[in-house]
Amino acid sequence: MSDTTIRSVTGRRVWDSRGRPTVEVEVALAGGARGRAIAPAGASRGSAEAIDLRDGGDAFGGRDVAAAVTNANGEIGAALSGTDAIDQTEADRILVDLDGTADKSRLGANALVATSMAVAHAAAAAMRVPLWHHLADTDGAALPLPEIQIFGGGAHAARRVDVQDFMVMAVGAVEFAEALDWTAEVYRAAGELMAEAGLSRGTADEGGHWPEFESNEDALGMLVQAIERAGLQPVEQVAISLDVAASEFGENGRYRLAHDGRELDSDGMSELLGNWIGRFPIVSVEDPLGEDDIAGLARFTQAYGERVQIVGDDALVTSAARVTDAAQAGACNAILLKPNQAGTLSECRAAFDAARDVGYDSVASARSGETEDTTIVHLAAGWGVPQLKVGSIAHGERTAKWNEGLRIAEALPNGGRLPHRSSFPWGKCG
Ligand code: 2PG
Ligand code: MG
Repeated sequence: MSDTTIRSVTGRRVWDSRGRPTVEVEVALAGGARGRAIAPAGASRGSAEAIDLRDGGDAFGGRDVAAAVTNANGEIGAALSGTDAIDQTEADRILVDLDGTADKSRLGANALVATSMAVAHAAAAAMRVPLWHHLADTDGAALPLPEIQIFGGGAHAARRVDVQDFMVMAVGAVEFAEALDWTAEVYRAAGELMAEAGLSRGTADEGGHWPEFESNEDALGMLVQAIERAGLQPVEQVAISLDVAASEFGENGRYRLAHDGRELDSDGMSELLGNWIGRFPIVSVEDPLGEDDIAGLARFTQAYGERVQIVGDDALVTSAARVTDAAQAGACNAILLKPNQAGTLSECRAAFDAARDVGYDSVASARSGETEDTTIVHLAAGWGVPQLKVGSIAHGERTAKWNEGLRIAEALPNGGRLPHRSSFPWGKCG
């Protein structure tokens, strides 16, 4: 038995940013090192995501996680005990085999992903290196370009507007810290504009301003104004990125934009977004069409993929197989990477590798239900995932991650230097 052999796995119930129960797992190694991680939770989920085990019943709206915690303490601990924590691939293989279902529903993706991440933390602790360093397999470690929410929407703001995330990307920033500086100024300017218009209503689930708008387009207009008021140049310095999360309001190729009071077919929805791309400084669009509308996604990618990044979240669910299929269909040109959609770090890594193989860009992403856990930032920095989305630049569960990025920047060989603009889809087309 070496110092890095897993000795015990402890599950416990903790709380997420929506006041809901979630699973924390702590892994202890023979040499005394420990690591822990907490499962996040989505609100707008792809239907093919790995499934969190929730207890049902009356308590906490059926969202309690007692069974998942029991699984971590029992079966999962027993199966992992004696495994070398340095061998993440083997630990994750044991987890996947033990669960035995395609969707992780037996033991719960919440129990599995927290365990998988805790194993990595424990290994890093044993080697006395930061997690990003442990996860870095080459010298490609670097901080990602932040994608930061300014207005919430969709399922994260009681569907006050249809579009889920109105975000900015500081595409002209050279360093991670500079991107945060610029975004904080845009966030502040947006808050001022909302206050002046008498529209301040607090914040949505991920810390973005509450979207008290007459239409989706009004939000876009206000976002451009906020960039300008912050003294920044739209496109050149700060651009807009949207998560339409169209699966939330679209099915079978019909899209019901409740807020704008219209129903569109797949081509109509594409046209509407194309119109926005033409009129607003948008560089990235996530889930422009529903997860069941792969043909529509392919047509959208054909029409706009040269100009903007088209990110598959609900459609690709952090799955290597799905990204390969999507590439064959010509749908999307980037993938969102959410470890809990896959269930283990190794499966998330496989999706990242598959994306690179087919020439897709990648965005590491937190969930709308989050905690102080910062694994996602270490993963992005260690693996060299070029973009990172963790919500707004407000609320502790979000700032925990941006602030961790600032600390990582100090230790990285390249400081906090961001990937060069020319490496992104919007930079490639000038
Ligand atoms: C998304 C995420 C984060 P959720 O759709 O990309 O914004 O939301 O965690 O609710 O799926
Ligand atoms: Mg999304």
